[in-house]
Amino acid sequence: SSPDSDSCTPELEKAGLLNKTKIAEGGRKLRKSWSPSWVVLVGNSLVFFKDPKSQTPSSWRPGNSRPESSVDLRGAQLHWANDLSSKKNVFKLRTVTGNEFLLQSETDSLIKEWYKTIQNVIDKLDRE
Ligand code: I3S
Repeated sequence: SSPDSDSCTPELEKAGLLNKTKIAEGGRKLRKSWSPSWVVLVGNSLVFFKDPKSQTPSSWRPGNSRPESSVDLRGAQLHWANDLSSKKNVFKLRTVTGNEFLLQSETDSLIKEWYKTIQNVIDKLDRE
């Protein structure tokens, strides 16, 4: 258990800058549009913020900034997806609702850490 587990504040697992594009919404394919996104993994959710320049790891909390969107990781699927882009280090996240995102970083170690951390949360939720 963590210091936060008894409070209303979910545990912040990870935060950082990744390139992001949504490629499907409810199973319907979307046109790719890559942009940098401040990504925060907190509790069971991956939260995306639009303006990375105005974000810091401590400013993700509601009230301090406005999330662009948020993804429920319960039942989600994660796959490396270098076949879906000319960019390197791309993985695909698919939600139970059929929303699909590609996330990418030029930094190998960074994207591997994100993949591992998100997969750990998905696995934990699968066991519940
Ligand atoms: O899978 P695609 O269609 O080759 O993806 C590229 C396009 O979405 C392109 O946009 P336009 O077709 O609107 O010009 C993007 O600029 C590229 O980044 C996409 O490819 P990559 O390989 O970067 O995911």
